[in-house]
Amino acid sequence: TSMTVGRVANAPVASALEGDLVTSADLRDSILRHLTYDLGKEPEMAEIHDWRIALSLALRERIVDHWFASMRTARHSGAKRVYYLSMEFLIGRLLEDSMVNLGLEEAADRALTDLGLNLQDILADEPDAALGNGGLGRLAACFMESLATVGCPAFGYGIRYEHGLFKQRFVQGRQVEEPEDWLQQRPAWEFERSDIAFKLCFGGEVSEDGGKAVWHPEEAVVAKAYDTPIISWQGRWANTLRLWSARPLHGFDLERFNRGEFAAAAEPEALARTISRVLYPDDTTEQGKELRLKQEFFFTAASLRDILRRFEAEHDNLRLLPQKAAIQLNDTHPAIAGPEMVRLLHDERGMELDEAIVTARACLSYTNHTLMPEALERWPEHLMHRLLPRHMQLIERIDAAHAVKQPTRQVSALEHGEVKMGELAFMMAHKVNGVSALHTELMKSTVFAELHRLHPDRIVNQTNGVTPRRWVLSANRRLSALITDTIGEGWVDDLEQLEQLEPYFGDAGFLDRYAAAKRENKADLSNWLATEMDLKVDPTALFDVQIKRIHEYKRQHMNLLETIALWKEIAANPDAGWTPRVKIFAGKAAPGYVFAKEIVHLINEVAAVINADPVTAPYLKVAFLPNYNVTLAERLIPAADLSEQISTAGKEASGTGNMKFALNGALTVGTLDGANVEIRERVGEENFFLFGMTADEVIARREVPGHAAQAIEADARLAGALADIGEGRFSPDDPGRYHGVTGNLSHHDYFLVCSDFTAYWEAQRRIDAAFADQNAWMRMAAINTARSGWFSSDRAIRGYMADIWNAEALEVPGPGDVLH
Ligand code: CR6
Repeated sequence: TSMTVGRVANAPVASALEGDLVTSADLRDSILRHLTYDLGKEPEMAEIHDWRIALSLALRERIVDHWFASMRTARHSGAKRVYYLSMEFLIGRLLEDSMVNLGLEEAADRALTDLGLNLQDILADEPDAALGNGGLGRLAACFMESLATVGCPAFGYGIRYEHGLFKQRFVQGRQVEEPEDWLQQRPAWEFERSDIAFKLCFGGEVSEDGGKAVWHPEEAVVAKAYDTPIISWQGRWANTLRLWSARPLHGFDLERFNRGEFAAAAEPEALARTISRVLYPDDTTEQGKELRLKQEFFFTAASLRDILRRFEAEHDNLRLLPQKAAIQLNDTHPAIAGPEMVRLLHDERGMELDEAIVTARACLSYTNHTLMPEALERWPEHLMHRLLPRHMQLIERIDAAHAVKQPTRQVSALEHGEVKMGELAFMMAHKVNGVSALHTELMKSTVFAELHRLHPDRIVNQTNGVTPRRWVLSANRRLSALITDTIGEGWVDDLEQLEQLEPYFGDAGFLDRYAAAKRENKADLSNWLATEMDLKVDPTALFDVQIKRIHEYKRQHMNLLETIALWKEIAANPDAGWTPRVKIFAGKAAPGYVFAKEIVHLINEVAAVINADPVTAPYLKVAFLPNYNVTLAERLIPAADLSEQISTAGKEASGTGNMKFALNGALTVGTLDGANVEIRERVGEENFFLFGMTADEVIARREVPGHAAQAIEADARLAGALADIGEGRFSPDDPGRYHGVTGNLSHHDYFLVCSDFTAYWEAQRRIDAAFADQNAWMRMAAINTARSGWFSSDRAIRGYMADIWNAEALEVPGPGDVLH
């Protein structure tokens, strides 16, 4: 199998081949060139990751010209740029995405076959870049792809964490966290920008000099840029994801080193680097840790400097800034952008304070992603004062200016010695958006009620979306082929065209092919479960999937209680014609979230007991797949029949997994929460399994004394499942292991698992019956696909452009000249 560069050089000349063969031959040459001259590897010595990196570099090379053309177009047009500031980008793998968007998949396949390699093996070798926790980070990644696809000139700004979200393993059913190391191998997509670096300061004090504030910081680090080009569908446009890495201002203390203090000599380096070392693994709780505040200021301040530098290279009147830069704050993590921008304009550029505030506000907008009090960021004033003394002064000014407008002074960003970052972000944004219709209304009536009364036009809705290139086209090849065969390829960047599928449902062939695609996806997953998890499942069973972070409000434990109750009922009456089911769970628990970790443990212990039961085996299996990430989601979603979206109503701001499932033809069992509401409106109530209390009912129910005990008393199945857990049926080695869980559910039950259980059980039995009629089920599934096109992130981005950013799309002149 020796394959030398020499032999390739003697390959048939390109001109003798078909166009696509030219491309594949070019690509093969370019893979070999990168392998040889960039990686310094001989083909016969190359390992799979060498080939993978060489292929990535070969593709990146084809992105670059297009990228430059896009940036040049943006510069010359004078158009407004969008800046998306996000603490998280949950990117996943990029190789397939880039290949598909460049239209080079067949060429790559052929090139690799020529080289004696297999494309699928190479794709599977790519690490999953997990610079985010969950929905918020994945949304940012989908938005980056859609910003490029709609041709909106944009930069994503974030942190280049050395370690992304931890890897999850199970040891005797318990979650164990291991560090993630995506940078271990040479990163294939980024360009290191040693020339793009900013000094950022912390601490010290502020003095006054002739009425001017002067900040004398005591600490400084350098933010250095790493750029990843993000290519659009069909390579029409490309934007930049710019991630900042922290470096010391003075790298290395040679004097100390020479004195023999080797470790001390490297200290400044280690200290500075800590800032971009690791992603905080919490999504919906805040720990209020100093390092986190440093991370937030670090990437926000670096990004703003970069934005101003670019603006000042192109324009000389700062008043034009809001016409040229729209800066979106993804949650409050970059909310320090408000005061920092005021500081840059006022302290550093001499703009009047009031004008600086107005100018900053005209540029900034803020997306809220949660109403849960434990997730809303608050920083102690003393910490803010110590780390960012000048910013603290400006926050007081901004807050005071706000107070003037409302003499009753009901709203303030300062409370109980803390800075409330949501209020600060709101005050410094010209638009504030929620992420689903319901969530936006709840923002108006709850957390931001007072601010909303003051600024009734500020809150707007932009329901989340997902990129169809990754979540349908790439992840579900069989479904995509069927769609394209039926209605052409236009749906890929105009997802509402999926509606055109519906007239074909009457045709004999269509629903059969739709069902076949689902069946084959399920067969693939069954094989994977057999090899990877040593679990045998019936590939025709109902695949019931709940994949997301483990959280009480998401109620994985309600799903598990229903699983236990179902198992008991099947065991008691095995011949009652049960619909076979595979319950699939995946998700990580935040390392410090004890209750969530107990749920993880319990799911694993219940799975072990149920899967070992020969009586129920034909009807019920439970799988908890470790290390949920973007790649695993891509594998699971196309094979799902049922999508579990069962949060306590009012708690899930939107959800985005719910959209991916609906597009891929899984039916939803769900509450009226987040974007579930809008999914149900679009797919039709007859194609959605609704259950449970509404957000209003939830609030009322909580007031009922003993609501949990009442609900348990009224439902023998729930009582039985809880009793089994409490008596140690799943933890015989430690029968009391789950007393915390059962005690919480029986007495407190803030998330109303018990009160919603009966309705959930009944919905599941309706689902059993519906699934038994496969023709009717597949029709409902296909309707979900056909009517979910609105949930494309292209639609979401166009909404932000029109309602928040006032930005327009551009086109590279003469597309096609640039690509290939
Ligand atoms: N945890 C919401 O909970 C929403 C995403 C993206 C979340 C979720 O419902 O879909 O944001 N919120 O908008 C936060 O991260 C704070 C999430 O992912």
